[in-house]
Amino acid sequence: MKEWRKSGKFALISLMCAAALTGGCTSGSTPEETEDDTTNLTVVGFSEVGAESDWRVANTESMKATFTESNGYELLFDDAKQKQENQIAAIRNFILQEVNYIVVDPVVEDGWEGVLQEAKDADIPVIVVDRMVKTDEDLFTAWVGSDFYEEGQKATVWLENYLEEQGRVHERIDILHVQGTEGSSAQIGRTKSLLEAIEVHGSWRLIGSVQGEFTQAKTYEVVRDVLETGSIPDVIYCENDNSMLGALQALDEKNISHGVDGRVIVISFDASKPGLEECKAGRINLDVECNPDHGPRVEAIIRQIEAGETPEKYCYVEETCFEPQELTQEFIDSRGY
Ligand code: GYE
Repeated sequence: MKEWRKSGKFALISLMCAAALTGGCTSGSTPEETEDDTTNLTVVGFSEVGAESDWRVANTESMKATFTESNGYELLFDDAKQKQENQIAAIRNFILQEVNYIVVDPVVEDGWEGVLQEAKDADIPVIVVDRMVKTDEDLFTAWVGSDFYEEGQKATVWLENYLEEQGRVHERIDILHVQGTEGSSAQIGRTKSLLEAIEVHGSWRLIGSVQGEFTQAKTYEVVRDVLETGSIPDVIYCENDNSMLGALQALDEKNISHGVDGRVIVISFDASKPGLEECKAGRINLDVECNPDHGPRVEAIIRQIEAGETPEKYCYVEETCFEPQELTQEFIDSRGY
């Protein structure tokens, strides 16, 4: 498997990208087109994963708000309902329609060679967003998204420090791992960090890995099943906010306390509004940020290509993480997602 970890070179690139993308987003260059002049619109076909989470909904909104006619675009949007076969069909359809750009947020990393080769043969640039594809690099023009492995590291380093502060370094720590969609970059990166940290910490023990599919409903079921056995984890590591909401639902139902003053430490990813609300209330301990606002970033890449420039191949978004004590309602309300 390819290693996506941010090297020194990538860190530099990400700074350069950030500058370039900010320029791209704020330059405000007025497109020649008017709303009536649809023939001059740049046609973008976007294959979205689905609508499984608040993160995903925010991501879709960001793309739709960016690729508008008044901005000079016609957006062909396809919701793949979490199925790769739907994405492949959508991309073939975009190729038939001779779109100017194909943007894909791939549900999983594997299995893209065939259809991306078809796009390349048709001379249509492909921009990959959010999750990665595991293919030859010349089958796509650029990728922009998060470093999911680094996100996981933020979580595990936080846990290590937190347990130290609590004087629990030598205590056995039982961890329940709620995975996201198997084979997706977000799952692969966040899982890898957790498993590595468990290897390193002799007292951390994985008591179960359950599949939450990044959704509240599925996670509620699988965590409820674990709790039914009578086992209570010390930590629940949820690979996104919606699965965290499902885990809290199952814990609350059993009257098992969680979060800052509770028995179970809860870690989550995304820092979406609902996630941050739970964090601010102290019902979870940490929310690692994953930024879904990719519309302007993808547009900046398209502008670079249009200007005859070569965009950076990989562009990582800078992110942080949040603990309850630092969150205010004002801050949560000020965020766009
Ligand atoms: O964390 C989750 C979503 O790929 C980063 O997918 C994305 C993940 C995100 O369903 O909420």
